[in-house]
This record gives sequence, structure tokens and C-alpha cells, in this order.
Amino acid sequence: MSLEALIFDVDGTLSNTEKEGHLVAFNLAFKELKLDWSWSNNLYYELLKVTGGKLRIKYYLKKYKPEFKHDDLDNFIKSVHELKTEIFADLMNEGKIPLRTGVENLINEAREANLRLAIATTTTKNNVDVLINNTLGSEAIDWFEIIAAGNVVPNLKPAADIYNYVLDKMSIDAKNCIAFEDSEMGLLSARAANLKTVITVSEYTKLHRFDDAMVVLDNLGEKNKPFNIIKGASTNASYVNVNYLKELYEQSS
Ligand code: XBP
Ligand code: MG
Repeated sequence: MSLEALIFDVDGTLSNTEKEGHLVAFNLAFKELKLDWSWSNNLYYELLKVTGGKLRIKYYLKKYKPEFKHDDLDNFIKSVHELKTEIFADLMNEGKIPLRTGVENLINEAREANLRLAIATTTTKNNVDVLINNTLGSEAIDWFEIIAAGNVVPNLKPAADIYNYVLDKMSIDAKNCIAFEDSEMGLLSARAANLKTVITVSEYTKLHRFDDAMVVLDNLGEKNKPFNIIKGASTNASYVNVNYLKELYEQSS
């Protein structure tokens, strides 16, 4: 048994896209459509319990705008979400939303070590493309063998579907992979697909439960910016590199 592949979540894991990206894009879309919906940071913290933008809007309407009526609600939500996705791409193309600490270094090291790379996310595929394009560059899309985005499977995270889809497409066994997640929903999804998982908490997920992770870190760390271990075995490593992943992998095998 050996480590062969790394599978990354996107929102909150590769980049802090929620606060500066998705939340801003939702609110700008509502404004452009003259809807009196406005999501505060606190409200968004709650709304993030629902994965997937369209389902999140639906949940919001049911709970906070029960008086809102539309003849074809699902299609209306779809159109609001399409506008939100366009606005999100514009924000990404402004280049203001960077990758999280250590992500680029880990991806580069993993490529040098010939580890296979993939993405398993709830977000819309175009959001992944613009993020990768604006941070790692236009060729980086091809570094990922599979980019699986939420709507290719029937059930979003915390269901295992998106991870199982990736494993199936890569024809790889879960036990040869490590997943990277930032949220409890993501961890549940990865674990349901039997994946060993590294957690890097984000602003919105600090208080989540991560019972079943290999390790819980505040971020991936870099050479001169060590990570802090929130939960897990101590190590001589100060940032996540391939050697440290192998160490974690051996410990949990
Ligand atoms: C991410 C999400 C996404 C984004 C919005 O969850 O829940 O819904 O917030 O993206 P995870 P869309 O990181 O666990 O995959 O609006 O494109 O759905
Ligand atoms: Mg996430």
C-alpha cells in the first residue's frame, strides 16, 4: 500500500473564496436583480451549512423570506445563481483572491514526486477554472487528472458521491489517496468515501467537528511560516510537504 494521489477540496481549502468571493458575488447578484436579500457575514456562516449555492439560496428563502413567491422557483434560483457565478468569475479575474498558505508549494512538490492530483468540490466547475487560472496559471488545469464539480453527481457533500466519482474516474483505491478539506461537511464526504483526510481549518470552519481526520491544521504552512497542529500527533515537520504526508499516511495505515 502506498500514497499515490492527493484530492483537494476547493472553497476554504485551496483558497479563502467564501468571504471575498462567493459571499460578495451572492450579494452583488441579489442587488443587480433588485432583490431585497442581503447576506451578512454572520448569516453566511449559518448558510454555509448548506453546500451548493442553489440549495443555499433555496434554504435562505424558506427560512428567511417565506413570503417570497415565484411561479417557477427552481428556475428563478438557477438564474440568480448563474449571475452569481458570472460575478464570481469577474472577482477572480481581478486577481485579488490568492491561494492559501502552502497550497502552491504542496502542489509543486506533489508533481515533482509524481503524485496524481485531483479536485473534488461542491462548487461550480467554472469557479474552479477561474481560480486555478488566476493563481497557478492557465496550464495548471491540466495538472489535475480529474476536476469533479458538484453538479456531476446527484448528492452534494456531505454525501460521498463526489469523492467516489473522482476515485472511479481515476481507477484508484481510496486507501492510496489523501483528501484535503476545510469543513465538517467536506470531511464527512471524504470519510464516507473511505479517504484519509487532512483538515486545514478556515475562518468559517474553526468550530466544526473534525473527529475523524488524520490531522487538523490551521493551514498547510510554508518553509518560513510553520503550521500549527490543532489536533493530531506532533511531528518534526513545520509545513505540509510530501514527506510529512507519507509520515501521516504510515501512521494511519
Ligand atoms: C463549497 C460550497 C459552494 C460554494 C459556492 O463547499 O458549498 O457551494 O459556497 O459555490 P465545499 P456554488 O468546499 O465543501 O465543496 O455557488 O458554485 O455552488
Ligand atoms: Mg470547502
